[in-house]
Amino acid sequence: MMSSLFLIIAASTLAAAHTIITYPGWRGDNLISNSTFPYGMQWMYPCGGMPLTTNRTYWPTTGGAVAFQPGWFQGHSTAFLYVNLGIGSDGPDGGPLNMSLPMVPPFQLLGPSNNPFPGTVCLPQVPLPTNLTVKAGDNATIQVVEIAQHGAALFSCVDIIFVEPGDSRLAEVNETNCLNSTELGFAELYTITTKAVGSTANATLSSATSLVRSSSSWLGYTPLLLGALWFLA
Ligand SMILES: *[C@@H]1O[C@H](CO)[C@@H](O)[C@H](O)[C@H]1NC(C)=O
Ligand SMILES: *[C@@H]1O[C@H](CO)[C@@H](O)[C@H](O)[C@H]1NC(C)=O
Ligand SMILES: *[C@@H]1O[C@H](CO)[C@@H](O)[C@H](O)[C@H]1NC(C)=O
Ligand SMILES: *[C@@H]1O[C@H](CO)[C@@H](O)[C@H](O)[C@H]1NC(C)=O
Ligand SMILES: *[C@@H]1O[C@H](CO)[C@@H](O)[C@H](O)[C@H]1NC(C)=O
Ligand SMILES: *[C@@H]1O[C@H](CO)[C@@H](O)[C@H](O)[C@H]1NC(C)=O
Ligand SMILES: *[C@@H]1O[C@H](CO)[C@@H](O)[C@H](O)[C@H]1NC(C)=O
Ligand SMILES: CC(=O)N[C@H]1CO[C@H](CO)[C@@H](O)[C@@H]1O
Repeated sequence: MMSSLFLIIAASTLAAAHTIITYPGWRGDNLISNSTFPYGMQWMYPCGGMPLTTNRTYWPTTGGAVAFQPGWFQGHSTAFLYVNLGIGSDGPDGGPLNMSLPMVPPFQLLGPSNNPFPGTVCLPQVPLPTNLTVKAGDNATIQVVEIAQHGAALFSCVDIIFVEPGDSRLAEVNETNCLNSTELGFAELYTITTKAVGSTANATLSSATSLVRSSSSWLGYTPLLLGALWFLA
């Protein structure tokens, strides 16, 4: 099934494609734009416009592999990636009400260019969200979120049913369906605090000029705007 998915994807290479979960599968093809989704389906929270499905994929109760192709749309020479889990059936479509359980720390994707690019990302052992325990037979949904350079988010999901590790119904994970392509790179995201909550540092400024000066270090890459600020000052 997975190899046929790869073929379908390869055949639509130059379509305006987005994120495709190649393992353990996806809810279905949401790479389209039409009058219902004029901006493209995959921008719709929480699952790129795809409602809950019933053809669930088996996935281990101890966590397992998630692989996806992130480069099927322009504007992703860098992107932030998130993998979340949703549980329960309180959502409007009978699926999860939210996808609020992070499974891995978010990370940055480094792509080869800003145009659509091939390549896959393989996370071979995505754990269950912290403090969540599940049992065989439980349902859940895995969500992959890709934040584009301009801050908009692409969503893709797969509905799963948990089974014990080693269950014969689990699709084998191997180098053909789960690999990191050489053309893709990764970076960790760090948070550097520039003003601690509750601190007064930087809160009071002596004059409008100092506001502009402190802005200049953030806006150094926008000389036109900076020029306007100096003019105002
Ligand atoms: C579920 O069915 C849809 C529609 O046939 C298909 O596009 C999708 O790939 C299937 N999902 C899985 C995980 O098999
Ligand atoms: C747009 O595509 C979605 C998904 O296939 C479908 O549910 C919807 O009815 C389509 N809208 C139109 C106007 O064809
Ligand atoms: C899990 O989802 C399937 C349909 O995909 C449904 O038939 C089944 O009742 C659900 N199981 C639980 C425990 O909710
Ligand atoms: C997310 O969904 C779960 C399961 O339905 C629910 O317990 C939780 O309160 C929801 N969280 C938020 C922030 O809505
Ligand atoms: C792919 O790269 C990610 C990010 O560095 C890493 O967590 C993962 O283990 C790699 N996958 C494989 C199969 O090595
Ligand atoms: C997990 O549970 C422990 C113990 O109850 C708690 O201290 C911790 O904050 C929980 N972590 C998360 C991410 O909910
Ligand atoms: C990899 O696993 C898939 C099933 O997930 C299987 O169809 C394929 O033959 C396997 N490939 C290799 C090289 O073992
Ligand atoms: C004017 C001023 O106090 N600037 C400080 C704002 O906070 C950063 C990060 O803590 C400092 O590096 C600046 O000196």
